[in-house]
Amino acid sequence: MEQRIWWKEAVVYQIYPRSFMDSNGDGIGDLRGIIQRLDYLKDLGVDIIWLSPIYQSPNDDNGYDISDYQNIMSDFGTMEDFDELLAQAHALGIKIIMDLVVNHTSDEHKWFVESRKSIDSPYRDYYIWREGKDDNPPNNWGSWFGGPAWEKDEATGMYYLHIFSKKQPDLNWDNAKVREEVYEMMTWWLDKGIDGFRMDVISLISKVPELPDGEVRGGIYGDLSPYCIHGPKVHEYLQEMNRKVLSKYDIMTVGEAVGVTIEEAPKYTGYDRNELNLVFQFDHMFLDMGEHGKWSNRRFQLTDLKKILSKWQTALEGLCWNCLYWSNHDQPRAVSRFGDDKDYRELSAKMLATCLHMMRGTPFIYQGEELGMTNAYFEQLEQYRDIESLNAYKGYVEQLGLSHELMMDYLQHMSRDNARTPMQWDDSLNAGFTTGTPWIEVNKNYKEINAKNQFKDETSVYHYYKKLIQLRHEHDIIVYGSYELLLPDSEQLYVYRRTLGNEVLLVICNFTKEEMELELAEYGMGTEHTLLISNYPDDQGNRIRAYEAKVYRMPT
Ligand code: TEU
Ligand code: CA
Repeated sequence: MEQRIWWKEAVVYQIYPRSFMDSNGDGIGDLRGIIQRLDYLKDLGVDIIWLSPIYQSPNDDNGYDISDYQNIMSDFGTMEDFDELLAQAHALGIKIIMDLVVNHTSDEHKWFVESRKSIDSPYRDYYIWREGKDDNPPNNWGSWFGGPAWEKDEATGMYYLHIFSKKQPDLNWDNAKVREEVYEMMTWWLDKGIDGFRMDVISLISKVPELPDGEVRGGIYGDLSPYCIHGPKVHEYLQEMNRKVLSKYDIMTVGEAVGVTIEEAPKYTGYDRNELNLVFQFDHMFLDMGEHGKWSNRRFQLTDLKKILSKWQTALEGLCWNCLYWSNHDQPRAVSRFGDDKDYRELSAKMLATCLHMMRGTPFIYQGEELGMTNAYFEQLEQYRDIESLNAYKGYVEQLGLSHELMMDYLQHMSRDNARTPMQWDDSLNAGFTTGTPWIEVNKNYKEINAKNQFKDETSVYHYYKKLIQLRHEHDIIVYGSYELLLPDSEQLYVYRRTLGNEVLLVICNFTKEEMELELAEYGMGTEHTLLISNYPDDQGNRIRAYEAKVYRMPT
């Protein structure tokens, strides 16, 4: 068995503070709201909270544009509120990891305010500045949030790089002073007692210095990815960060590693690498992309999903550890995307949870996923708040001539706002999230789907998640067992086996509403077995029903 480590055995719960709980009626979730709901998380049984950014920010990208890393966003409360949250969570045995967004800052951060003033500013080299070419930007790169990745700044007539919005200038990690500032800030938070970091787009911090033009495929901009993802010095910088900061604490670090491959992941997280503990991979998030990239209404294919997840399950064994997730604040709701949020919402939400939580790795639950919350299905553009979605609408409809209807359909499928509607606590006004006007509309289905209802109902999605978390805490095989995919070619069933010592788990998940027969004996099912968990009240053996999920435990 692999070495035991607490973050391998943990279940993480992601909170998007803006949409979790509003304590003062201004329509925006806040830290005191989270404090009020800690008991809920304790009951659910999660070990770690990942807090999306709570730092001071002008909110161009909801806190992923930070103007002061050592202050709390006033919408969210004060540093005293934070200290109380941390203390109360710790008192309940729950750890907190913080979002660390250091590929870029806000353009309102004092470093950038100084940097843009003149080429002689001591902060000039904190960011990536270049001269334009004639009247054009330094190269052809397109921003991931639409438009060019360069913005011309009036004061000096030069351009700065921004992979995301123009209010998110990229930091220059090749400047040792930038790295020292970041390490000092991280140390300050860790000394406060936080339990680690989720590192935003950490795979982007090192850029190929020549900044060459990118390939243009459809559209007008070049692709910056090959020159920014896993850049030449990313591992050198992470090892330095580890040596100077991370290694001094018993913490958990997870990097958002956009573009990470099976080959690259062990470089970030290999047990002998002294960089990070975990990375989020994105392969299964790209399965439903279409001719307009992420803006799509396609559905994934089960055989592709199985191939990808299984590759990640087996390739890392013995080398490093996996993150398991269906959703986060950047993705549509899991049950809408991978399940059936209409006729089989509860069954398919539980099936998806089973499929993921029985795998090897550290599971992440995104707020509301444990209730089977669904996409928002907004019908008006005005209902959207997300900068990525709004910029995409402008780019595709206003500039490239895509129809309004098609883009609205894409947004219903893929917009990040699907995950950002307020947490559905109960059936009172605004789902109990706020007494004021919520910053983004509450999903219309909150009277039916909410925590209060599910709390009372032992058969709810909530209680199912609670049981899955409990099982993980009780059975080493769920954490450490090896993984083997069965039936790779089935477009209906996801079946796999976990093995540890003389114990086996057989996990069976039906991703469709079609019933079918499965000869369980062929997969090692003997008479001696117990049913660990299932989303139906009874077990019908070889008969697998719509969206059925079940897990058998037996000897080898
Ligand atoms: O996201 C990184 C990222 O690559 C995004 O472009 C993501 O893939 C996209 O939103 C999916 O459509 C991180 C954060 O998670 C995201 O919320 C931020 O907007 C982004 O970085 C910039 O900080
Ligand atoms: Ca508030």
